[in-house]
Amino acid sequence: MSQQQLRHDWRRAEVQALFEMPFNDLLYQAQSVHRRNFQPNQVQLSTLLSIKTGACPEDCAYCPQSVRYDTGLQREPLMALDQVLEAASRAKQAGATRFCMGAAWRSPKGKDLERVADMVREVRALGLETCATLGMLDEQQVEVLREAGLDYYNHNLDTSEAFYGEIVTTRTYEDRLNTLEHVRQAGMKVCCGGIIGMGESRADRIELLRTLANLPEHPQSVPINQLVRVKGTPLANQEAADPIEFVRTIAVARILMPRSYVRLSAGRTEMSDETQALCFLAGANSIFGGDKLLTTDNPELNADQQLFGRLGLEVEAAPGAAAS
Ligand code: SAM
Ligand code: DTB
Ligand code: SF4
Repeated sequence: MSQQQLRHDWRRAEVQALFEMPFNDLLYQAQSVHRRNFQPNQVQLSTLLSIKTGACPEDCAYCPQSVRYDTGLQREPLMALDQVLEAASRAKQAGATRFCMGAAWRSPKGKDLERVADMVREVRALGLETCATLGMLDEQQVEVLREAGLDYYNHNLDTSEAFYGEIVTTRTYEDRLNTLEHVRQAGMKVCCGGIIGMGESRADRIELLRTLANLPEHPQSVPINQLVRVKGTPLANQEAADPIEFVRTIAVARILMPRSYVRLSAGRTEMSDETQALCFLAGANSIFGGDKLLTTDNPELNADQQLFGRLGLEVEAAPGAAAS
């Protein structure tokens, strides 16, 4: 595997030029980069669990968990440790190597963080990589999670800085970048990506990927979500994302961040097998497995197994050595 130089100085015009390439050329380039850095037919499997659901004070326009939108979601307080461990064991049995715990918080408060730290310790003891997504964190909060052995922290940029204000008003883009900085400084791995299909322009998608790639380190995981249009949210009636543009976004992410895991994340229930196959060809090498994301549906294990069978894909047994 070659040690290709990682770049953090991408210019807007260069990223735009990638997006505008003929589709076949773009996929060929993305797949070539992918093969230099990863096993081409292996996909890493992560599983999500919502450990605290709904009643979130933030106003993210895509999110079914915001208290401001009536989405009919049943709120649930922070889960008990034994329930989390049960879900983690099931995920492991289904082939997941990473377990991601998500909480609908602006940021963790009081004793809650210690409880999550306990979950991290015990999930790790089951032999799973751990990830958490709990909202904004300051340096002290990051330290509590690092001490517990948290492997990854997920905090998405979601979109470009310019479009961000149309989607979220209760926290700034800079707040997000600060949390990412704290996580990185503590030496934890970063999982950071965005959402496609929120009404953003291609220019916004270009800026999102450019911002991710120009961070001091590439996020080790880059989730690319397709908007799940949940009834009751402001984006419920958004036009469906264009699958070809979605695949292009994956391909450009792969080219800009050659050694990162690019995750084909939310939105797979609405994608054809063919679109998902193109995403893998474009360099996606991770998915969320299990029949739920946080609160919305994800393809059943059976459907994913069948798709993997048809494509000759294998679930990665342990994190690949090529990941940076
Ligand atoms: N509350 C924490 C936060 O926002 O940082 C963590 C949980 S939040 C649900 C994690 C991420 O899920 C969001 O940043 C967003 O990218 C993604 N997400 C939420 N709702 C989504 C939807 N309807 N479609 C696609 N992605 C979504
Ligand atoms: C990410 O980028 N996508 C995941 C995970 N990180 C936390 C969440 C997707 C949530 C989709 C909407 C839901 O199920 O509530
Ligand atoms: Fe809250 Fe996170 Fe949903 Fe925003 S994305 S409303 S912060 S749970």
